[in-house]
Amino acid sequence: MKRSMLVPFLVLFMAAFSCGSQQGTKPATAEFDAASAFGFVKTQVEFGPRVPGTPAHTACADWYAKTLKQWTPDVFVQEFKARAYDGRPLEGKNIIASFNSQAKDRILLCAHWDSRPFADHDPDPANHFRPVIGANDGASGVGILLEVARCLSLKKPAVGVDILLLDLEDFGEHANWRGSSSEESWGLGSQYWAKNPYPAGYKARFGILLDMVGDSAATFPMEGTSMHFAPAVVKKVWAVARGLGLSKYFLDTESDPLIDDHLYINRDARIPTMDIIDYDSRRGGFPSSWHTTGDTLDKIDKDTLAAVGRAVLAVVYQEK
Ligand code: AHN
Ligand code: ZN
Repeated sequence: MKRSMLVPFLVLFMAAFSCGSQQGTKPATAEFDAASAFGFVKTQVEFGPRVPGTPAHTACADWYAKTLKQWTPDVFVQEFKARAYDGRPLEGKNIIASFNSQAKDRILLCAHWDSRPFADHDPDPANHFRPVIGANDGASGVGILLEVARCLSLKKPAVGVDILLLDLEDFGEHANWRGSSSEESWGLGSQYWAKNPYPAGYKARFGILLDMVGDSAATFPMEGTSMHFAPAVVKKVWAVARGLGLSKYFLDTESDPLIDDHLYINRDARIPTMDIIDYDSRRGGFPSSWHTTGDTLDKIDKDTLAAVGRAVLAVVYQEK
């Protein structure tokens, strides 16, 4: 073959194999790809526990910003200081990625990314001051939102979308703590953002928070704080999930109100925000790996990630 003929073949060959999605050979599509989401969970876990003040925490924050910048130029890292329940000073980073940033009508999607510094619900007391890896508690919600971000970059939504990765959610008081305490020790990143929203003066039609959305046995009852502040948002998400045949995950029962990041976003930023969270009072609460050293990647199920991711994406594209 003449060299002049080989060149177009080479170009074709390189095009076919260079710009696929995670799998390399498959072309990128705007469909939620559960294997891709799982890969994003795995990458986070591989940094080590994303405990505030550690190198893993810093490195993972940098990775989120770099990853999101592939899909939108509008990425902002909001750095802030906070104080833990025991008085120790903390430094946090909320990461905000905006899509269709000109649109006035917007939707907020959030998840916390930090790991809990202590596995204070571990069956073995020797682990009560060791960190939680947070494959489910933290990384699962972010993994889904990163995959949502990839989809949004390929298919522009009619409304604006802001992905908010919240820090310092899980530095809430240790179960053994006997000092004075308050429920305000949870969600320090969302408390900061809700009082200092970025972009300034931020408004959204509604928000959806993802928390512990990866366990193989996950189920999501309608959470009580969400039903108090944002019942119409819960109903909207549940209707979409039902339409997608996902009612085995999205249960038509109501469960206890929880203190989670959405509480502060509702209360202080006044954005009606609901929480998709694997907590069922009838089953004994959170999954058994919650706040234990067993919150590891092997508990994460691609089908659960797909169920939540597909529901969230469908809600976003349905908004006009
Ligand atoms: C409390 O345990 C008070 N709230 C649960 C918030 C949370 C912790 N979400 C994940 N980890
Ligand atoms: Zn937690």
